[in-house]
Amino acid sequence: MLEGFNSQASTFAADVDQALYINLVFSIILAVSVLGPMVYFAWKYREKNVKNENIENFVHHTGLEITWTVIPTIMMFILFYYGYSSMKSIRTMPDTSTAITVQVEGSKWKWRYEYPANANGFVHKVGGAYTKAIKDENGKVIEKGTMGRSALYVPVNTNIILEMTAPLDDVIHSFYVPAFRMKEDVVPGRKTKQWFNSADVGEYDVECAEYCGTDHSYMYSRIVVLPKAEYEAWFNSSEDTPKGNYLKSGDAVLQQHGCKSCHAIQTDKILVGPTLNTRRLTKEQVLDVINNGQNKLGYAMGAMPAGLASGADAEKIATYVAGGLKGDKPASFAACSSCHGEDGKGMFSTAPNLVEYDVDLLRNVLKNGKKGMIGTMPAFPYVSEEEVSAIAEYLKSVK
Ligand code: HEC
Ligand code: HEC
Ligand SMILES: [Cu+2]
Repeated sequence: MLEGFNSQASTFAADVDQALYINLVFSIILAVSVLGPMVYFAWKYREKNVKNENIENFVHHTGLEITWTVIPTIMMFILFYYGYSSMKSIRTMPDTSTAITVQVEGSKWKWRYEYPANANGFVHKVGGAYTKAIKDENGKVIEKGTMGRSALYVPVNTNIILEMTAPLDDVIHSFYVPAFRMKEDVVPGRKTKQWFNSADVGEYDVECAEYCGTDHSYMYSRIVVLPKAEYEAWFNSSEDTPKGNYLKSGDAVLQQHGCKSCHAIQTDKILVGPTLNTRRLTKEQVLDVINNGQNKLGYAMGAMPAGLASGADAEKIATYVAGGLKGDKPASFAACSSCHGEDGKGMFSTAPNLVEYDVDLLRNVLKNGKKGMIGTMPAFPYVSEEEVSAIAEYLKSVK
C-alpha cells in the first residue's frame, strides 16, 4: 500500500497537487468538448436521418474556428504555466551553503544514506534493507516491521539535497516519496539530484518506483523529519541513529544489509543466491570450479587452476566436498588438500574454506562480490569487519 498521498509534507507538494488537479479538470473539459459533439453529431446525422440531396460542403466558419483555436490554446498555456512553475521549484536545487547534502545509494534491494562529516569528523552512514509492518484492514499491526531505524533523518524546515547514485553493477532504481510528491531515477554510474524541505515533523515512506525486477517494490525506507535540536544532537554524536544504535547480532546485520532477500539462511533453498548455512557448496558448484578453475575471491594462494581432477575422480571429490567432507575421503582428494587442507578448511585462510562460511570467506566474497554458476553476488565493500564476524558467528550458531 502506498502511503503518503493524504499529506502534503514538502514545500512544493501543494503546487504539484494543484498542477495535477488543473490538469485533470482541463483534460476532462477538453475531452468532453471534443467527444461530446462527436457522439452527438454521429447520432444526429445517422444514415436514416440524412437525405443525399441535403448533403452540403462547408468550407469555413471563421467564428467557430477562432473559438476552437483560441480557447484550447489559452487552456494549454495555463496548464503549461502550472506544470512548468511546479517543475521549476522541484528541479531548481537550493543553495548548497544553506542546505544539507546527503549521498543516497540505491542498490538491490536497499537504500543507504551518507551524511557529510560532523564537527568531530564522524560520518553518519545509515540505511539498509528494512521491511514494513504488516497491518490488517483495521490498521492493527500483525507483523512488526523493522523500518524506522534505518531511515533518512533530517531536520524540519531545512533544505535537503539528495545526491543519488547506484553501483555500476547494479540496476536503475527510483527514489519516490509520495508524501513529498518527489520521484527521480537513480542510475548506476550517474548522479541524479532531488531536494525537499519539510515543515512537518513526522515519518514518511520512501519506496522504489522502478517496478521492473523482483524486489524493487519491497525496497522501502523512511524519511524521518525531526525537530532541529533533536537532529543536531544526533548529527553531532556518533550514535547510529537518533533512535539508538543498530542491533549488532549477525541476524540483524544480515537483515540490515539485505542479504536475506537473496539468501535463505536456514532452509535449503536457492533464492537468488545459495543458502548460507545448511550446506556450503553443491556438487555442481564444486565440479564447476574443478573444471573451470576460479580466480575472483582474492585469496593469498591466488587463482585455482582448472583441471586438477577429472572424470570419476572429480565426481568423487565433488560428492565428498558437497557432503561437507564427511565419510570416506577419496584418495584423489590429495589433489585438493595441498591447498585447501586435509580438513578442507583452507589452511590458515590462504585458500577458501570448503566446509563452512568462515570470516575469511565472508570477507572475501563481500569485498570482491562473486559471479558464479548460481548468479551474481554484488560486492558489499562497506560491511565492517565487526559485522562480518557477527555474521560468521551467527551462521555457525544456527547450524
Ligand atoms: C593450488 C592450490 C589449490 C588447489 C590444489 C586446489 N584449490 Fe580450490 N581453490 C584455491 C584457491 C586459491 C581458491 C580461490 C580462488 C579465488 O580467488 O576465486 C579455490 C577455490 C575453490 C573452490 C571455490 C570456493 C568458493 O567458495 O567459491 C572450490 C569449490 C575448490 N577450490 C575446490 C577444490 C577442489 C575440489 C580441489 C581438488 C580437485 C581444489 N580446489 C584444489 C586453491 C586451490
Ligand atoms: C542481489 C542478491 C544478493 C545479495 C543482496 C547478497 N547475495 Fe550473497 N550471493 C548471491 C549470489 C547470486 C551468490 C552466488 C554466486 C555464485 O554463483 O557463486 C552469492 C554468494 C554468496 C556467498 C558465497 C557462497 C558460495 O557458496 O558461493 C556468500 C558467503 C554470500 N553470498 C554472503 C552474502 C552476504 C553476507 C550478504 C549480505 C551482506 C549477501 N550475500 C547478499 C546473491 C546475493
Ligand atoms: Cu529499486
